[in-house]
This record gives sequence, C-alpha cells and structure tokens, in this order.
Amino acid sequence: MLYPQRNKYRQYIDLSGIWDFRFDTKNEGLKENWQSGFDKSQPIAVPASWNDQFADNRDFLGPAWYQTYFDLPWGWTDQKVILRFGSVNYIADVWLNGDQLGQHEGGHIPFEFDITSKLKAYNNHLIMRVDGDLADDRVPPGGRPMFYPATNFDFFPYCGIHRLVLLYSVPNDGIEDLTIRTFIEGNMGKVQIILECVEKSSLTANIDLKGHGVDLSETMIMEDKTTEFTIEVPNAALWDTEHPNLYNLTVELLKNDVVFDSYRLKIGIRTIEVSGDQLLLNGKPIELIGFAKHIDFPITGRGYNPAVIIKDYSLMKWIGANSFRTSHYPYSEQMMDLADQLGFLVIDETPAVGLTFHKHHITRHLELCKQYTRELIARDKNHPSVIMWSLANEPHSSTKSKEFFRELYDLSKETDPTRLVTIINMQGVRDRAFEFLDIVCMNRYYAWYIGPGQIDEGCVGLSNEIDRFYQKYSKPIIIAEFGADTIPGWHSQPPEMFSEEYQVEFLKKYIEVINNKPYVIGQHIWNMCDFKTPQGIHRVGAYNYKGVFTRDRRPKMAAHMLRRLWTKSSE
Ligand code: BDP
Repeated sequence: MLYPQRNKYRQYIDLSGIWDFRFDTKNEGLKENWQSGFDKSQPIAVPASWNDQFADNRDFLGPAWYQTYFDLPWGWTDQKVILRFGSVNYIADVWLNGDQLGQHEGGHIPFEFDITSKLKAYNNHLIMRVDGDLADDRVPPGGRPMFYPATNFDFFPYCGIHRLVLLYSVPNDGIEDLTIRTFIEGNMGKVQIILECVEKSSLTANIDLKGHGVDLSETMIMEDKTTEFTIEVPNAALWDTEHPNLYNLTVELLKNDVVFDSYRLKIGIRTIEVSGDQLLLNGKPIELIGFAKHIDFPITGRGYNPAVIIKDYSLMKWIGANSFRTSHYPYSEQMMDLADQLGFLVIDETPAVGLTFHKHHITRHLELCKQYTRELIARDKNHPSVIMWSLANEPHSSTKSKEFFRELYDLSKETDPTRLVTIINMQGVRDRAFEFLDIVCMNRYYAWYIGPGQIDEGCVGLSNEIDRFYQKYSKPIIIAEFGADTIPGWHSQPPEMFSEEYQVEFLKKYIEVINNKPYVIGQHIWNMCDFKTPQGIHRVGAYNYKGVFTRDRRPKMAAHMLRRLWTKSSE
C-alpha cells in the first residue's frame, strides 16, 4: 500500500480540521437516516480521539457520527480519486453523497475507498458512523468488569478518527504498489524492487536510485502486472542505528515513451537476522535498548499529534534509546518514516492485545488477526526501521494458541520473508508458539505484581526464569516490558513502591540481570511515558504511572539514571 504523495502525476489534500459530530447514545442514527445528513451536531477536531474533547461523554465509546464537506480540487477530473483514512477506531461505516462506500473494522490501520464514480465537483458530503464499543468478539476484545470502560487491556479505549483523512488522486493505470527488499553481498548492496501496476500493456518503468555518491538508472519492460528486478549498489552506505543512510528511489512509468506516473520512496539497505543467540543487523550483533510506548496525550488522546512524535524521538535520542515497540497497535506512517530517518529499530505490533482464545470467538479473532497482519505488512513493509512483526501482546494461553499463531506466523513469512516474527509473552503463561517464533519476548513484573517491594528477590526470580526460557527454546530473548508505577515527586528512603527511588532501583537492577546474559538481546522498559487507562482500583486517577517520563514528557529521576547508563555519560 503506497502512501499518497504529491508530484506532477499524483496529488493529495488533507481533510483535517473541524468537522460536525454527534453522539448516538440511543443508537438511532441508522434508523433515522443520519447517513444522509444529520443536524444537532457539535464541532469536533479531526484527527483526535473524541473522548477528551468535550466536558461530557468521556467514557462513551460509540456509535458516534462525523460529517464534513469538500470540493473536488481543480485538475483532478481525469484521475482516479481515493479517500484514505489513516486510522479510525474501531468500526467505521462511510457514506459519500448518500452512497455507502463500505465498512472497515480495526483501529490503527489505514483503509481507503475509490470514490471516482461518486464524486461531484462541489460540496461532496462525507458522513461516517464510528463504533468503538468493546465486545468479546472484537480484537482487541473487551471484557474485564474490574475496569471501566471494561477493556481486556490496560490503556484507555480511545475512539474516533485518529489519523489524517486524505483525498488523493493517481493516474488511472499507474503504479499500484512497490515492495523493496534489500540484501548485502560483501560491499555490494542489492535492492530488489517488486513493482505492481494496474495495467500491464506495453509499459516501461524507469528506476532511479540516488544518494551517497551514486546515481543508478535502469529501464524495464513490464511483462506482467508485477515485475521484479534488482539494482546493485557498489560500496553501499548501509542503514543502521548510528548511520541511518537512506537512498532516494524513484520509479517512473511510461506509455509510448511518455511518463504518466511516478513514485518516490526513501529506502535503506540493511539486513536483519537471528544467528544462534544473536540478533544481527547487517551481519553485526545489535542490542535493542529503549521502550515499549503508547500513543497517548492529554486532549488529543490517541490522535495524530506531530509535535508529540517529534518530542518523543528527541527524548529517546537524549536518553540513549535505539529502538521501541509499537505497543499495542501500529503507530502512524509519519512515526515510521521518522524511525527510518532517525535510525530507530522498531518492533511493529498488530492491534492483537489481550486475546483470550474463548471457543466462541476464536475463529473470528483469527480472521481479524490475519486481516491486521496483512494490512500492517502491506503498510510498513518498506521501512528499514521495522525489523520484527509482533503478532500479539500477552495472548492468554490455551491449547489453541499454538496453532493460532502458527497460522499467523506462516502468513507473515509468506507475505514478508525478510523480517523476524514474534509474540510478546505474559508472565505466568506458557506460549508454546516460541517453538517456532524467531525470538522470545518476555514481559516481566517481578518485584511489582509478583513479590511486590522485593527487588533483590525479584531479580533472582527474573534471572532464573530467563535461564529456563533460554534452555527451553535456545533463541535470543528480549525483555519486552519491565517497569514500576512511579508517582512523580514521590520519594522514599529506603525505596518503596511508587516512589521515584524504587523505580530507579528496580530498573537498574533489572538491567544488571539483563546485561549479564549474553542471549538477552533487548531491554524495552514499560513505559516510556505515563498514560491514560480505564478506571480501576489499580490505576490511581485512571493512569498507568510506569512512565520514565510523565504524560506531558517531563523526566522522572529514572530518566536521568537511564541516560547515564545508556549513553555511558557521566552527566
Ligand atoms: C503488561 C501489559 C501492559 C500493561 C502492563 C502494566 O502488556 O499493557 O500496561 O502490564 O500492568 O502486562 O503496567
């Protein structure tokens, strides 16, 4: 799936702004034909979650309705016009000028509709019904009455139009998709390009790869709708965390020697693999240092907030992180572009958190997880920063889970044979899927949920369990979550739970255990920042306070300790 771009042949406009909005608390909108237009609306910012924008209805998860109007931009009449939503949580039904365009299920992943035949020159009326309600047959599933709203996961179930809504135009028979895979042989970088076109008849493709002192061009005759070819880059400037070297790839499509479509992509040449106990980036061992994160900020909720993205990267650099996990759902395209540009390694996670394997829902859950896996790989397959797909966070064990993840693992490998695949294991659960997954990822909370207050004893438990996992699976291990809730400004000596001193001690001692085990190749702290949760007795003020930074991105004491440790600085 190609992100819209602007050039001589392609255009887009951003429909972000203030739209009309109406809560449908009695679920009567469909019956009353709101899909043809509705009144009694209130203004709402798009994109952003709806929950924190108003003085009321914070916990209402839908349905709710959005509408806006737009004119067709000048010069787009001979092109295909597509309406693209970056992320709408959770189910979106969309109508344009009274016609139903379709439905998409699942937040955090883009979807789009070809609206060419439905467009008017002026005053196109776009209407959406968004339902973010929690239910057992959805993924992620709802469920726990101990939380309000009743999620089966530990973050606030924000709803609404979360990312950019773009209207874009492309040539009718142009470039449909590009897949880039890179390989290294000695000093030679090999860039494999799989080009898909809408039309195959007598087309030629010009490929140009520029940057780091090279300007390489190739011309290909398209013999089919899909054509594959490889460009060799001598003395390739490889992409890694220290030197996130990117090349500019431009593909032009020609009919009768005339260019009619073009697409450019920044690509990085790198390889990623597991060898014995190690994770190898470009053939050299690499250790993942950083965080599991959330997209979460006051008022905008889970909505796209570019200034916060920039701030987070800046803080991750400051503290010495080189990687993060997109817990517990895919992040925005802009976030992924910046990971490429700034040299971060990403464990890219699908929205499958809190799977229960209940017999009534397992078939539907598997179908949804397959859809999410396909959609995520289609969106993120060209990012050098993405080194691993995480198929799920903390699935609950059952005899069914092994075959469930076998299907998803096989699907990921068929779709993308170049990246590693994992799931993230919950403490106390036997994930037999690690027999075939590429890397073992463990979330551990000794000295917090298990053995509260006892860091030294907890670290013995942690150390023993890591050894047991390694003996069992003989695979590299990432400690994918470890952390302690910490109220900023709360102090104690000796360190007690919830104090800043406890978080410092806890993280320092966990990291000592991790650093002493050569087969542990990653440490991701839970969480980079404090974040909003449903209400429940374990969540003071409905927040998870395991952040090393506060929700508004101020460092806690632990952030300074980590910076000294991770950057090896004495400041
Ligand atoms: C882990 C979950 C994460 C929670 C965390 C916690 O993966 O989503 O927020 O525990 O309890 O089990 O802080």
